[in-house]
Amino acid sequence: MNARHNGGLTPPNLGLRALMNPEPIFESRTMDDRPFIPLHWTERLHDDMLRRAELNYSELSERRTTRDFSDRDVDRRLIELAILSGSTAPNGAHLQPWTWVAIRNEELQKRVREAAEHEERKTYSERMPEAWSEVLTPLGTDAVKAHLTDAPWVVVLFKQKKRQRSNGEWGPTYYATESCGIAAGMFIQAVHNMGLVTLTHTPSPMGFLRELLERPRHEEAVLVMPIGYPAEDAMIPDIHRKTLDQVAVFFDEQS
Ligand code: IYR
Repeated sequence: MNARHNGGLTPPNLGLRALMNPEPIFESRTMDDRPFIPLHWTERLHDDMLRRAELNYSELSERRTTRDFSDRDVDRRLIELAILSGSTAPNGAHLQPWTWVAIRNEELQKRVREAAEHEERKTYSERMPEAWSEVLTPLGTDAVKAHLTDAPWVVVLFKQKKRQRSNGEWGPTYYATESCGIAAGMFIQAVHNMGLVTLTHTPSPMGFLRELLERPRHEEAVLVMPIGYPAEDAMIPDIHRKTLDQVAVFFDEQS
């Protein structure tokens, strides 16, 4: 029986003392040694699985990114629930290396917008190579970031690059980029599912957000997401998603 299956009761590196006397095994558990508990999982009938899978896909298919937000207010609890949903994401070593900064503050949103537009003007006019602008132009993006002040909420996702260990030293986090990417995806899904819209905005470079939002040096902004209702006359580009054949390859011996 290994450590996992006996509920984590066998700590690694017990050393000579434990080998000579198996009794102190429980004393050796550290503060960080978390016990295992049974997984709660309910099996569903196949038809139910199919129905839910189709419903989920059909709901997600309806999601579109718009740049046109209404200024209609959104209840803070909805934003909290989106953040909690994003924070259920699987992540490296369960360090949950994210901080969500949620802003509903006209003055601060104005400052974020000004700083973002300052960077974006340089990006669009000087930094963006032709190969990039060629694929962005059809999407109608530019340096004007009205969504940052139109939307009632702006959530900025920060990635924690380091963590403080229990001995006070700083250590790395693991797969923080991937973890935040997954968390952002789940956040976006939650926002869509509750009937609101969001836009994944990536001002570049976005170092200014750390200072403006008073985040520590080991945190780095990765995504800015205005959230709200779409404007009544909201527009979206006429684009389509790739088909299953275009995005997937199966090695399936049953077909
Ligand atoms: N960061 C810029 C440019 C931009 C880049 C990509 I890739 C997009 O899909 C959209 C925009 C901006 O936010 O405008």
